[in-house]
Formats: sequence, structure tokens, C-alpha cells
Amino acid sequence: MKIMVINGPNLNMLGVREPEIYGRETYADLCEKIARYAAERGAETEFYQSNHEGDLVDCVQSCHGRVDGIVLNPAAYTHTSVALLDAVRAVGVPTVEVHISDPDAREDFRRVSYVRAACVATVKGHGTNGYLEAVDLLLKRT
Ligand code: CA2
Repeated sequence: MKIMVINGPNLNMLGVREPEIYGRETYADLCEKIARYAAERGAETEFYQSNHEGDLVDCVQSCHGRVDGIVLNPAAYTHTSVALLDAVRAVGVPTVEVHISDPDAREDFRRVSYVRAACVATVKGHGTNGYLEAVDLLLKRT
């Protein structure tokens, strides 16, 4: 089982600012935590973070026929990107949408998720442990 973990814009800033919303773990801490959790359950992980929409689309496309599941936090592109929605649909790889915070409990503009329609599940508001829940959801499908 191979899982690609994709993070969108500004998530490379984890642990650096806004700890009250996103916690104190750094992006490197997060990747290490997910990699260890997945490895203990027999899954291999790969990580990608970008601040650029097209690069995220390229990464989703690169999963086609190569990985068994995607954990995707599109960050702000959640609320704007039809391109990411189309990419997730196009590759046909089971994808779980993850948000560290609960976007539905924040500003109104965060209530829309374009990518959600192409995802098998959404985990939100559980902090960075939500990524681990997403791994579990993908493992349960195999
Ligand atoms: O809660 C989430 O995971 C979000 O996807 C995070 C996005 C936000 O636009 C979504 O509405 C919800 C923002 C990511 C920004 O990450 C930062 C991390 C540390 C410091 C500043 C920003």
C-alpha cells in the first residue's frame, strides 16, 4: 500500500505561525509522524507540498497507476480550485480530504470545498491527527 500525502499553500509554515489554529508541530514533524504511523501499519508514504496550484495538479496526476491512496489537504485551494477537483476525479485514486482546523466553523468563504465531491471522505477539525485518521480510512478500503 502506497499513500501520497499532498499539502497545499502555506502548510510548510506549520509550527511557525498561528499555533492557536494549526498547532505547534512543524511540517517536518507532521511528515515524520504520518510516515511512522503508516509504516507501523505496513504502508509506504510519499510527501509533497507546494504553494502553486498547477504543481499540486501535477502531483495528483503523478499518482495515477502508481499509488493506492491520496491524503490531500489543499489548504486555500480547497475553496477555489476546480482544477484540483478535476485532477482527483481524473486519476481515480481514492482520496481523503483533510483539514487541520474545521473550515466550516470559520469564515463563510471556507464553507465551500470544490475537491470534496471527488473524495471518498473528509476529516476536519481534528488537528494533525486528522492525517492519521485519513491513513486509517485508506487502509480500511484495501
Ligand atoms: O485547516 C486546514 O487544514 C486548512 O486547509 C488550512 C488552510 C486554510 O486555507 C483552509 O481553509 C483550512 C490554510 C493553511 C495555512 O497554513 C498555515 C500554517 C501555519 C501558519 C500559517 C498558515
